[in-house]
Amino acid sequence: MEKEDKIYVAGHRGMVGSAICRRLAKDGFANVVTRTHAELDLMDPAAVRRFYAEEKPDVAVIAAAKVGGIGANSAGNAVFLYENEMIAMNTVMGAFEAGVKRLLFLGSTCIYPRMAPQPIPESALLTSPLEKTNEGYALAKISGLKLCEFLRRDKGVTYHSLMPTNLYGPGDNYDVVGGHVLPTMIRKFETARLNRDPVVNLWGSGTPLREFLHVDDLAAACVFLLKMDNPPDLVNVGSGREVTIRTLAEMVKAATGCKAQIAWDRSKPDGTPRKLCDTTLIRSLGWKPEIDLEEGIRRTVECYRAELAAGNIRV
Ligand code: GFB
Repeated sequence: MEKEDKIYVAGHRGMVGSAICRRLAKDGFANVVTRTHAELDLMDPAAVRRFYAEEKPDVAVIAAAKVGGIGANSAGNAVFLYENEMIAMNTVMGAFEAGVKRLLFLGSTCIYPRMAPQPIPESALLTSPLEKTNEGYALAKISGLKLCEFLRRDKGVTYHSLMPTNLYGPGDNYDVVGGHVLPTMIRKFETARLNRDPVVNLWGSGTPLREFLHVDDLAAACVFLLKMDNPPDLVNVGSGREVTIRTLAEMVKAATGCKAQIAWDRSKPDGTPRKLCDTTLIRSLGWKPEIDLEEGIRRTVECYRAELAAGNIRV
């Protein structure tokens, strides 16, 4: 990718897309094109084709997706499969048909089997059954990464994919029903602190292990890979550090200063027992994360407070 390239970032208003735009600007890539959802419906193949034909970007970064935490995914596997499949097919195939020479597709480490070896290497893909709570989302992301792989192999375009671990950071979605665990915890503990509630209710047993990466570290990894002439087809991006959900809860509670007790609602799902990705490949290429979890949570609590005060938290 060159400084003068025209770069299309799909999903620029989301937590991930906006972090990628910030990083591109910081690194001097000034020619970035975006479209809001109202301007371009990525589920509409004809509209996506028209957009690519008009704009003719040199590079596309596909960070648009319907995303959510375990609650939203497990209640909506059909819609997570359908919408993400449509977005992936239209944005990747549309780019190819319009002659876009370079594309980075963002997936998720939930593409790997539920009982994958830990830490999960890229080679674990499609070796055993998926985690049921997010099977729809995972299948759509697997289709997208495979489409990139096939186009690269058969047609010679540099289309490649990256699988981020659980992400968090500014601009996250704070919906306590459908959101991911880390932003949900921030909102629950902050709300309890402000209301002086004695108890905060969290889901499951607290024993599952998860890995978290600040979205600014992910954005740096995206730009790093886009600058490579011969990037891997598929690469994991994670922090390499895992914590139990219980430990995460204590960390978020401490960062907010909340004094409430924690109650675990075991009627809610735990999801996959462990999800730590093997980051040997991306580290061997020269990328590593820079924001540790304590610092990242502290910064995100600050962002949440600022977003709340400004009346613009996403839910
Ligand atoms: O981020 P999360 O919702 O999704 O985290 P996954 C779920 C874990 O946190 C489970 C526990 O073990 C939950 O039981 N947890 C505890 C909570 N309290 C809460 C709470 O208040 N809210 C939520 N949401 N969880 C998602 C996938 O899996 O990971 C997506 O569903 C995506 O497809 C994403 O890949 C990165 O880590 O289980």
